[in-house]
Amino acid sequence: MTKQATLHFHRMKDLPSTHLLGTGTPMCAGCGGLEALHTLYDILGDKTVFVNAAGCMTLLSVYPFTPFRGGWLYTAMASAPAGAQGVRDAMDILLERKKLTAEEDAEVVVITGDGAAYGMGMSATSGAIDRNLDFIYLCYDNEGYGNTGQQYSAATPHAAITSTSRGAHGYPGYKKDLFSIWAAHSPAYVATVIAAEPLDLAKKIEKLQNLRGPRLLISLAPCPTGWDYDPQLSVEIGRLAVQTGVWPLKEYVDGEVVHTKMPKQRKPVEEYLRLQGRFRHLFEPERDEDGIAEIQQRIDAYWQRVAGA
Ligand SMILES: Cc1ncc(C[n+]2csc(CCOP(=O)(O)OP(=O)(O)O)c2C)c(N)n1
Ligand code: SF4
Ligand SMILES: [Mg+2]
Repeated sequence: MTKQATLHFHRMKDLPSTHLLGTGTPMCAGCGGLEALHTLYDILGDKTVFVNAAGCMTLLSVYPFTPFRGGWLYTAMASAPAGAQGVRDAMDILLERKKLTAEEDAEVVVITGDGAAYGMGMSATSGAIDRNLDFIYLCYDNEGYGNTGQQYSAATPHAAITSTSRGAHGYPGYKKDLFSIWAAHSPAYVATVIAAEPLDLAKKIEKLQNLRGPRLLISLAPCPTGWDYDPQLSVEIGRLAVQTGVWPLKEYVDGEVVHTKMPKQRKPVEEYLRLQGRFRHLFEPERDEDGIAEIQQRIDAYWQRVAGA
C-alpha cells in the first residue's frame, strides 16, 4: 500500500458517509478499467457487493482499507462467478428468513479482468449463466494480464506487443469474441461498453438494473501501463477505439444484437494504433503496410457483415 493510498483510503470499520472510489487509489493514472467501475458504482450505489478475482482492481481493497461501503469478496482467479453464487444464495436465504429486508438486498457484481473473463474463469461463468444466476459481471478488458506485467491473454489483439509476445510482429493470435460466447448462452443481457463513451455506458447500466438474471458487461479498458502511452491520452484512445470501429458498442437483449453507436464515417484504424507503444513496430523503424492493412481489413469485414458498411 503506497503512502498516497493510505492517506485517502479508509479503514473498513469507519467508512465515511460518501463513497470515495477513485480518490487516491493505488491504480495507474488514466486507468480505463477503474473509470468504468467508477460509473457502475455511481449508478448501482453503495451497498453493491463486489466479487473479485485477482487482477489490478484487487488492489482497491487491501484489508483493512477499501473505497467501497458495501461488500467485497476476493476469490481464486477462476472462481468469481462461483463466489457470486454463494453471496446471492446467502442473501436469498436471509431474505426468506426475514433476516434481511428487501431494502437491504444488494446487487452482486463480479468484477474481473480479461485474463479471468476470457480464459481462466470462463467455465465458472458459463455455469453461472446456465444456472440463471442473478448477477452482474463487469469485465474490464485491458487486453492482457496487466497486474502481472501484461502477458498476452485471450483478449490480446493481433500484433500487440506484450511481455510474452515481443517478436517483430507482436501477438500472432486474434482477440477472442467474448461478447458472442456470452450471448450464445442466452443470458438476460450482454453489452460492450467503454468509459470514454459515458452516456452509452450509463444507459446500459440503467437498462441492466431493471433486468434480472445474468447481466454481462465487457468494457474495453485503455491501460497506459500495459498499452504504453501517456495517461492523458486514455479518453482519446477510448473514443478512437469506437470511432475506428475497433470496439463496436452493442448489446444483446431478448435474443437480438443491436449496435448502440454506429460510427458513421469510420476513422482509419492507424489513428488508434499509432498512439500506443504496443503497436509502435507497425510504424517504426519503417511502416508495416501489410500489417496495418490486415488489421484494417478485419475491422472492415466486421462492419460489412453487421451493417453493410
Ligand atoms: C490461478 C492463478 N494464476 C495466476 C495468478 C497470478 N495473477 C494475479 S493477477 C493476474 C493477472 C490477471 O489478469 P486479468 O484478469 O486480465 O486482470 P488485470 O491484471 O489485467 O487487471 C495473474 C496472472 C493467480 N492469482 N491465480
Ligand atoms: S496496469 Fe492498466 S488496468 Fe492495471 S491499474 Fe494500471 S492502467 Fe489500470
Ligand atoms: Mg487484463
